[in-house]
Amino acid sequence: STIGFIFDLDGVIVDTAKYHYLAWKNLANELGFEFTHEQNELFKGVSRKRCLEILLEIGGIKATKEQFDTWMIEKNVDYLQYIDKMDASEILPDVPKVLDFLKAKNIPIALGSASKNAKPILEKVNLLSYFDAIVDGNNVAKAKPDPEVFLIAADKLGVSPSRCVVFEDAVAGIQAANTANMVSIGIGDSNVLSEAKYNFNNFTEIDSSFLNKLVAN
Ligand code: B16
Ligand code: MG
Repeated sequence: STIGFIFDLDGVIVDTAKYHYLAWKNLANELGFEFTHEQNELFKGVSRKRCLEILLEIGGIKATKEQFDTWMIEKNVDYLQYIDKMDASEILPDVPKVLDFLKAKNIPIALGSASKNAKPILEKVNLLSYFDAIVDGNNVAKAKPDPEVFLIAADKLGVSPSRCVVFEDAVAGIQAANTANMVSIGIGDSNVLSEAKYNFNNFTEIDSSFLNKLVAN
């Protein structure tokens, strides 16, 4: 195929950020400090390991390697309890509309996420079958803004990077897409995602004429 689409997961397909927040907050509270919604913004698109490092900096806690690993597992076990209750009602508005548009045109679709839980989440919300390739936290060594995750996705789709379109909600993700020489589309606040080539608050603002233009290019 000549063109391919890559979707980030958290903040683009589903709002799992609220569950990440609850799990990190539970851990912070257990360790004796608060973790706010504002602080949670720093965690978007960031790997689990880096999130825990930032959390411990916020709490002023020095952890042994053993404690660090234990808390990583503890947070994820807690997070998975929220994930387990997810269903298709949690898919963000009009995401299926865009996926269906692409499928109808036989355009390959990949996931490019930092999450190690991407596959079970896509299964839970019943979207896994749309994806021709899944590249997630289990497949990459370098986190966004490094372009690795999107370059592997392009490779798996058999599409050249400059022919890939990326939907992202995180600044680091937009930077990763731009560095990969892909067409970056910011989903969220255009002031925050100002480096994106195009910006939309959500998929309800993306119509078929815009998609047709992207695909025709
Ligand atoms: P996990 P994305 C990211 O997802 C989240 O935005 C970020 O908050 C999270 O820490 C990261 O996944 C790792 O997730 O703990 O499930 O491996 O936006 O890259 O889809
Ligand atoms: Mg995201």
